[in-house]
Amino acid sequence: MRITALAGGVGGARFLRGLLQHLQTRDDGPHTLTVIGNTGDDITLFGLRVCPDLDTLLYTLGGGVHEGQGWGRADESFVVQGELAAYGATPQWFGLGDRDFGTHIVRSQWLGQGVPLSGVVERLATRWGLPEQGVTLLPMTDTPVETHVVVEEDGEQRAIHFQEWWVRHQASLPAQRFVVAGMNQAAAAPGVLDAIRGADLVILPPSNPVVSIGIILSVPGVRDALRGTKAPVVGVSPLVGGAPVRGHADACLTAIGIPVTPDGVAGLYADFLDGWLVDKADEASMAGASIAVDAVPLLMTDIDAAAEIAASTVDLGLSL
Ligand code: GDP
Ligand code: FO1
Ligand code: CA
Repeated sequence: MRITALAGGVGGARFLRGLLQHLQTRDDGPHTLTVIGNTGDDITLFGLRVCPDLDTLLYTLGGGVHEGQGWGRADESFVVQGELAAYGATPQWFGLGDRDFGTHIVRSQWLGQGVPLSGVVERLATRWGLPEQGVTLLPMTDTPVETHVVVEEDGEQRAIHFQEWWVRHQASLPAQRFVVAGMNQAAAAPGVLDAIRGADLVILPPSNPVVSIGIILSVPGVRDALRGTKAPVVGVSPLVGGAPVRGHADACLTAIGIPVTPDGVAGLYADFLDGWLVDKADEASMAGASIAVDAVPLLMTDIDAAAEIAASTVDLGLSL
């Protein structure tokens, strides 16, 4: 089975790690997984290109992630950050560890040599053993894009980088809207649209519906490919008990005028979604839905729990 998934960082990566474990137990293989990763979170810091969601996918699927945090490297140290701070270099609100710096340095070197981001990601993925697992990781686009957040302070509107809003301000500044700098000139990266059109099953993991999945959907051609694919498209709610499990998806949904409910999130995908997995606690809120709905426990407390959720997702998709 050829599975294609759209993914942000931690929610997407944890789900997909569970999916890979689940696929090993199925007897209808072989399976391949193509992951289309969000690059709207990307930022240039200290002259280095940092791609948080792609790196979270690489580290999680490759076995090198900081499990507690869900992003960044396990067994990390912060010598370089200390040196930068001693020089007064900014920003200091974004923590970069030494091991992680290695990724940003080599990525920036390759980009500087003219390798497209998709080529860079392919090289990074090889180091993290993704091909051996049947996984192809694609950035949504090779064009540098960056999500910005329009915030209002003292009656004045200004746009700040998504990371500044999310990490520095912890999403506490009310967001007016999200704009993706560079998206006007962007095209889907090689393989992205074909992976959606040619899939047997398309999955939306429980990633942030606005600043992860929503940004991927805004890449030219992606939404049309999802509408047009013959594959069933199934999604997993990132809300449990009507609230995000982690992060600030509630602030993101509120900013774009969408109710913070699994039904509200599914509505963002209404033009292409065939099946929707919600938590048991949210079952009642989906009564009367016009798409196939299944309700199971959706907390990814460990890899086995994520694999169970992935199993339910695949089963729902294949039942359609
Ligand atoms: P990010 O880029 O690191 O923010 O990660 P994603 O966009 O991939 O996923 C973020 C979303 O994952 C958040 O909105 C969370 O609510 C959701 N999430 C995290 N852990 C879980 C979980 O255990 N279960 C479910 N259903 N959603 C989760
Ligand atoms: N998130 C934080 O809350 N604080 C940080 O200092 C931080 C550093 C960081 C470094 C590399 C990386 O790949 C991710 C990092 N994140 C950090 C997580 C991340 O930027 C955000 O959670 C996501 O971009 C939101 O989706
Ligand atoms: Ca993200």
